Amino acid sequence: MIGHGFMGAAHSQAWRVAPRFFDLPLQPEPTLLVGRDAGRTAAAAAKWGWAETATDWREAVAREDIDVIDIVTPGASHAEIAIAALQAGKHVLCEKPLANTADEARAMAEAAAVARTSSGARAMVGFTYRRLPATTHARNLVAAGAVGDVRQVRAVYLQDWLVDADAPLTWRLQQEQAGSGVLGDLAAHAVDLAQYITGLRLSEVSGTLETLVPTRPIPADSPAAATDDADGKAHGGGLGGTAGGSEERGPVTVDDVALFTGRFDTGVLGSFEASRMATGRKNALRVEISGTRGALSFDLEDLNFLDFYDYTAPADRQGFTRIMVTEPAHPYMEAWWPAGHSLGYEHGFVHQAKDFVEAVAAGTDPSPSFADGLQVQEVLDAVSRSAGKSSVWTPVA
Ligand code: SOE
Repeated sequence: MIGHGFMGAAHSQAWRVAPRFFDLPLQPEPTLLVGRDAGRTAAAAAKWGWAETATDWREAVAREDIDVIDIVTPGASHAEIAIAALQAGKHVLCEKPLANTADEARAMAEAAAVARTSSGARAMVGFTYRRLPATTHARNLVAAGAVGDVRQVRAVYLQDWLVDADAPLTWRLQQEQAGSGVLGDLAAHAVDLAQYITGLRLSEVSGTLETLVPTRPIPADSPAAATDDADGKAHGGGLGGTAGGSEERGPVTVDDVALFTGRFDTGVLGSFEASRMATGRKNALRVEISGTRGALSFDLEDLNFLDFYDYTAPADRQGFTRIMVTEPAHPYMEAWWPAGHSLGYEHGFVHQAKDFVEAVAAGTDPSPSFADGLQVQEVLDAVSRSAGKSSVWTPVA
């Protein structure tokens, strides 16, 4: 695994837990953890159970005994590492967004297509929220016709760790590291999940991006504090925190808020909003689908539930019903606890590890593929291009 910040903790836990609850055809062995700082990497390896450490990702790519490269670094290094790993015949799991630009994502998707036929290596991008029982169930219900034809989609992803104007200037706020701000960090999830649940694809967008706090304090022990892996702790995750008393400020070069409308390939419209300044919303990824026969609504802050409205029910019985998605009949649930015993944030990562290992063992394409990651990146790039055009703003009077 390359990287050991917040996502590194989530992935490490998943590699450990997946084979305990699911009967996997191959056993993941957490072999080598790579990070730039030897001391911090060793501490993270000890904590999360990795056998060895290295400070250069090329070592992992070169090793014969390593079959899978798991990339959990900031977006700036995804393309270089993933392409090298695929060319070396390694299977690759890469955190979202797939890359910082559509061009990089295209090169990664091309490398994945070549590797698939030349060495049989498989590649997957980590949109973990697809792998929650409620979101998978939502997709299954839409595919089974439970909401009829999709007429409208609403998707938001809201957090509030940037409300404080003195929250530090970490890598997620720097364009050269993260590519974009809330667009790639959170809107990417909203786009992927909306498309996944509906089975539709966005074909055009019109959007606006805004940076509300143009400068932020540079962390005192920069650059270490500017990364997620400063303390090897999952808690905090490099989101918010303090700048360690630093007075010096630097420019925020990414967006804080992203708003856009999108038209899907069937012509229906969707509205999208992503913010890390949505005061009071901690991790609210919400998707609502309105259809001709019914509606579905999911909220990550209440992830064991899926709200379903049956428009075909007798009028006196209509109303949103809360489905508690914790029965053995629900996706992934048979492997877990007795009926009604709920899951949490980490389980999406466990299901991702399981699905990835199963696809690799079966020689099938994991989903979402790098091609899927590229398509999301193209949507995000289109939003950025659209936001750069002042013509979308029309004076009211
Ligand atoms: C930070 O906003 C973040 O960690 C995202 O980067 C993740 O993709 C999301 O799962 C939780 O929030």
